[in-house]
Amino acid sequence: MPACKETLFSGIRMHPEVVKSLKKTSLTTAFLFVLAFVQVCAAQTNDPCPRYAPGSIVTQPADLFSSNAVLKVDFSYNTSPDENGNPKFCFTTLDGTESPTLHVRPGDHLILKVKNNLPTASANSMVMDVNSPCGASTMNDSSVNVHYHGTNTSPTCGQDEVIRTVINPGETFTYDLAFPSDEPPGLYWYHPHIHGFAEAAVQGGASGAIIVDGIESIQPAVTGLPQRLLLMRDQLTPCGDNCPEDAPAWDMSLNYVPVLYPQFKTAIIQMTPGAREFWRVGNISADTILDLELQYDGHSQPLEIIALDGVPVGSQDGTRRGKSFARNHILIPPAGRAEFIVSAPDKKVKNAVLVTHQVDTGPDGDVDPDRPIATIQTIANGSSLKSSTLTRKTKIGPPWRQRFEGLGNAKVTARRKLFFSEDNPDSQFFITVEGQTPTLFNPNNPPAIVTTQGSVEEWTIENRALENHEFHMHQIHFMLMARNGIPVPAKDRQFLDMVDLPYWKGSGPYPSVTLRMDFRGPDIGDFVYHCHILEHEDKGMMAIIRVLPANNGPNANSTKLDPPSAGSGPASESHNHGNHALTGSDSAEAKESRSDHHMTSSMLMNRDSIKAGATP
Ligand SMILES: [Cu+2]
Repeated sequence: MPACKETLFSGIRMHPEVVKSLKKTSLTTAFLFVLAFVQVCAAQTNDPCPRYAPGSIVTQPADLFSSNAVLKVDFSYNTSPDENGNPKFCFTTLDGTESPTLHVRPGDHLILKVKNNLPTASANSMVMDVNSPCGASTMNDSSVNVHYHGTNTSPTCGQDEVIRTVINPGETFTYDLAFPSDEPPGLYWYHPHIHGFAEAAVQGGASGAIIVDGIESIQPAVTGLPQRLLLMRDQLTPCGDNCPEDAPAWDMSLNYVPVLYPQFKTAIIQMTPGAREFWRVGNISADTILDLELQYDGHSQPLEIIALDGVPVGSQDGTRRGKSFARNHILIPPAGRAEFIVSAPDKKVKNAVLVTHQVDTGPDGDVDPDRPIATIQTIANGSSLKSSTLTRKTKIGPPWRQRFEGLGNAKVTARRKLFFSEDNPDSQFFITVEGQTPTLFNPNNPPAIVTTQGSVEEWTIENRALENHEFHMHQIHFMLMARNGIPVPAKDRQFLDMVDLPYWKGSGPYPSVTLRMDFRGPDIGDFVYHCHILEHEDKGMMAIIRVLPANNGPNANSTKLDPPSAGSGPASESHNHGNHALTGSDSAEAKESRSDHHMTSSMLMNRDSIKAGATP
């Protein structure tokens, strides 16, 4: 959400987008915008993490674009209480802009300097020591770091490393995240990933979108369409521990417009009647599973699916062109993304609403009821979006090589079974390799799985708990091969970084998914897989995988793969000491990066100033 800034309209604090609106759109639209912003800004002028009032018009986060293959951004990490005393958290740029969308192209670098401006840890905070730290050596409830969710970037210190990267209050850390040149174009996101404190930070709102631009090249169907970013977060309910049983475990917000139990006063999406738009939806909640449907006077509307979890659908068959498909509703696990084309209602439609349906998360799961999220309001020229809103002016060129190509036909070099389980009276959550002993996550644990670059593995993951769990793999996407042992037809296999596992009913076979893991890429080192219900991750449901470098080139070593260990507990401790160059120790680049005191301030790029560049 935007910061409130002094502008040429003295006396009223307004967001730059409002000023743009006043210049470029009808006065009616502009007036509605002004109302919405004045509402927020008047109430929360000095709040570093402002939020809209329920019922507000949905606006777009500010967009920051890379230039000459680099995007430099300075983030301050802040906190403030909401009106119920619950903590909000946020990343803001130096000018106070909250949670901007970070646009890069494949091959670009994101240089993100993060200053932790939280007060020191609370007196009763759990403190955890980190061996081989990347940054501070202890983590607590005021620590922060950044995970670049879904990006196929390196897990080394200074990039997308979350196990040992800790930034404590008063400290600054600079990331230099190198996006691979074959990164699929689509929607990714950023959020803190400190073990034990991830849920609070994400529910507090410290998150935003990363867009790898260029999706038009792979999915030409979206070319020229207005793009609308819709970020759905969850948050603590005002009724807290005194909520009735039918209350959702968490409330939702849409682009920081809260939708609160029990009224569920909806956010307002303004569209031009009949117009087609490209919606880029992120379920960036900590714990909440969404099942979205667009209903016009009670009739379900088709969602033309373009991309899931940042990967254009149907794009990996060698043609490098995506093939969209229609759905009437879409289940998005927490942290998952779905991008689809919708058509706005025509003028005859009286009630157009975006809803999320009830998800039965099991006897031990959270209440996740049917509820509306947004009402679609049509007014002539009502859309606040321009076709260029989220699209840099770039010439669309031929599709480029896509990460994970050919995975469906690759030789599988190892198969493993993992399972989710819980020790409920003790509120302990586990993800375990079959044959090992369930172990709560600790950043100093040895890797539970050791594999080698170049391998292709199939993991079957079972849910042995009485509630849903949401499997997330860092660094790589996986291909969904089967559910409950039933193969997914080849043409329907998607690349995902999130998959929902329904709960076990207490008898019969465990629900399962079979996932093909692609370790043929450049990413080596230690990284994690976990349940992305962050409450569960914070309480232990995470483990480490180590990818050893290939000895003779990236694809030469599949026969040297360590077999999964059976009956032996986590991989031996010696794994943890053998290869510091690979894991926790600072790389020269990271040290150099963090010692660079000459970072420019964040750049809020003027879209019109961006020159047409080469297609990635
Ligand atoms: Cu879980």
